[in-house]
Amino acid sequence: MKFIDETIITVEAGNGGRGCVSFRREKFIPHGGPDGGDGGKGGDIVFHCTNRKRTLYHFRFKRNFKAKNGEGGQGSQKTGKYGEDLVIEVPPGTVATDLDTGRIIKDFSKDGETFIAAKGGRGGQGNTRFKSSTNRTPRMAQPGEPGESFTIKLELKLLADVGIIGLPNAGKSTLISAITSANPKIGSYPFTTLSPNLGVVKTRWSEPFVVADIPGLIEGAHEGAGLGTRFLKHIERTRILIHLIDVSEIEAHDPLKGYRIINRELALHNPELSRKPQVIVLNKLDLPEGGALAQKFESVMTEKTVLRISAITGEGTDALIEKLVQMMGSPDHQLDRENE
Ligand SMILES: Nc1nc2c(ncn2[C@@H]2O[C@H](COP(=O)(O)OP(=O)(O)OP(=O)(O)O)[C@@H](O)[C@H]2O)c(=O)[nH]1
Ligand SMILES: [Mg+2]
Repeated sequence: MKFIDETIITVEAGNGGRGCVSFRREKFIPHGGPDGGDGGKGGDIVFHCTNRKRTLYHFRFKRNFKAKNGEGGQGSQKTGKYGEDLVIEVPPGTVATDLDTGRIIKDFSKDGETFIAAKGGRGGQGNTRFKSSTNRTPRMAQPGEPGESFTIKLELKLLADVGIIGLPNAGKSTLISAITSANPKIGSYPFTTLSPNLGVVKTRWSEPFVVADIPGLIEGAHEGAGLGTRFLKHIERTRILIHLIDVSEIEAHDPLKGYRIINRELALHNPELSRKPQVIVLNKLDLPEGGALAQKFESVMTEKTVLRISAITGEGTDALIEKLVQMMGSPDHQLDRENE
């Protein structure tokens, strides 16, 4: 299934039904009074957040939504039928924004949440309501009010617990395929990954957790270089980041260069992201020079622990998972301290 993370839809609530102009007409009652009923209310557009949906894929072919109009009132003071509400299902992690104002109208996170996105119009009043001592035979009634309508941007922010960041080719996709059942494309060239991949890590020590693999970042990504930073929104809500580094790219004269580039891009894109706890993971330790290069990095990286893995052979990945589980079990303030 193709990954869709953003879509624009239009929603239109139902119009109210018009009020009715009618007079009682019965045998032997020559001048019956007004008895026109009110129009029915138009249907609402309702968002329903459900775990049954994981993506915005279902919006691919349907983007315009219109709820039913209320029906007109009738004689004998009968109110018109209410227009039926239209329910639109969205997955948890969906943020709905009013495209005209840029205002976030709702941020869905829980299964079962509902929200009225556009209210149906009120039904118009029937002529019964206009009767007065000076006007006993009112011939007017109101039209129904129009339903609200909006153009709405839906964005799905994947709800992952752990995000993998790094330069292109660091082995991010190889890592997610090693520790989860995700099966992303892997390639020996940069920008193999063009959209985020999600995988579930099942462990013996904890509840399963979700890892996100996103496209690689390069210097200038915040200004649009490479694939830019638009995928970073998918890891805004993770608790932990794995900062993955290809040991073969470590430069002897400046071992932290690549590491700094990524952190700088994170900070320029969103300072909050750069404050997230990071686990630094050196990858491709199976390469002949791996150990020596890792040593170079570790000798200058003094403030944080560094893990070594080979995503291809799987070596070190159990220890990485254990570390992630341990960090996720810690309260947030402890994680913050770890990150200092
Ligand atoms: N030797 C070795 N090669 C690895 C390892 N992990 C990944 N690779 C190779 O590195 C290349 C890039 O791997 P990917 O997993 O596609 O890298 P990525 O970080 O997802 O790259 P982008 O999606 O382009 O950002 C591939 O040729 C992998 O086979 C490893 O542990 N050891
Ligand atoms: Mg990749």
